[in-house]
Amino acid sequence: MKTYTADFGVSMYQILAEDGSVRGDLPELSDDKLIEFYKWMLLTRLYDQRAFNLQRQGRIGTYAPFSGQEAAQIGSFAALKNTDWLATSYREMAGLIYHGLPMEHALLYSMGHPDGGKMPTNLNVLPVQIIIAGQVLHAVGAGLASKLRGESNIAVTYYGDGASSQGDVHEAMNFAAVYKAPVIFFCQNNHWAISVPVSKQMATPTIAQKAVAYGMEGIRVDGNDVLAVYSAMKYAADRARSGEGPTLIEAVTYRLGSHTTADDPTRYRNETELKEWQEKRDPLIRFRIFLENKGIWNEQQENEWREEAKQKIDAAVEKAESHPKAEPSSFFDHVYADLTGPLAEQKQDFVQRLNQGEGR
Ligand SMILES: Cc1ncc(C[n+]2csc(CCOP(=O)(O)OP(=O)(O)O)c2C)c(N)n1
Repeated sequence: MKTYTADFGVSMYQILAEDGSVRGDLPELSDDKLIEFYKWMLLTRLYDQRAFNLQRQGRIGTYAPFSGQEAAQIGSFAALKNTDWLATSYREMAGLIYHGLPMEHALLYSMGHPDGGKMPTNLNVLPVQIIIAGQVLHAVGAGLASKLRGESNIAVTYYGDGASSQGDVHEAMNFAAVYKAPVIFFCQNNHWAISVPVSKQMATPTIAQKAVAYGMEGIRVDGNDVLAVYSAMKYAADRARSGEGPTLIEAVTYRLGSHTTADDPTRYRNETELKEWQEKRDPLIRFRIFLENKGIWNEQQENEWREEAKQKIDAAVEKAESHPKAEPSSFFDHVYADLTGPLAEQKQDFVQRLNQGEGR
């Protein structure tokens, strides 16, 4: 009897080694563009730290930090067009801000303000998804719709290693491959689905190899190497745009912080593992060393860029905090186009109780 197992190796695509030295073909990017990548990674790292602190001060709600995943996000979004369709989870704020989501808008979302949940109409970005893997199906729909309309926009979905064991992802990959939908499945393997390690998530050594079973191309890329991520995404985007169908990209990265501000990773995560990623594989440090070796980074510049970033973040916080407050009852308003009878009754009851001072 002939049986099959996927015993082929899946190698990791890398351009910059952990010490910042060049190991692969550099993409054609100007020095200005390289500096821009770094400045965006720095800005979003500082944004992430500020957002975490704002949550601790009670100024925003539950927040999902993305520190450690900046290269995976900035590198991949940089290879897309502003008009491409994006369907993301809650952890892609760095990428979305790079793509054009105003920072104050991202903060309003974290404040639970209904205006933060509405995506700007000049962007083809679907609302941030909390339901694990739901957005993956939506992206296939958006990509297929683009194709049927004869448009050149592709659709990209972002999800995590945990999401990769949800049925939705497999249905979406199968459907996209059959219909050659212009879709990129970008899985940020950050090693943890809350407290569940990737080794308990699946029996295969990689996520990328799953592409084979669906009849699509798969790439395993070092998600902390911004240049490799950019090149991988550009390759997949070119394929999708030229009608060659979907690609699965597994970006191997690491969540340095907690799952959300409601989580304590010290309860389940080994300190040595964290240190290893923090000290040896931080995507900002690696790219900074590359820029320094190229003679386009120095400490004085770094300080100026940090100051510039801080000012941008301060201005966004001020804007978000001075945005008109939402009516507490507004959370009833966007469930259906027209409020159903029972919901209208609940809203009326809620407003009445609020007016009587209950819950204040
Ligand atoms: C359908 C569904 N099941 C469970 C949850 C609860 N939940 C929230 S985040 C999460 C883990 C997600 O991990 P992963 O997909 O790896 O993404 P990450 O948060 O690491 O970026 C789970 C199980 C949910 N939001 N939706």
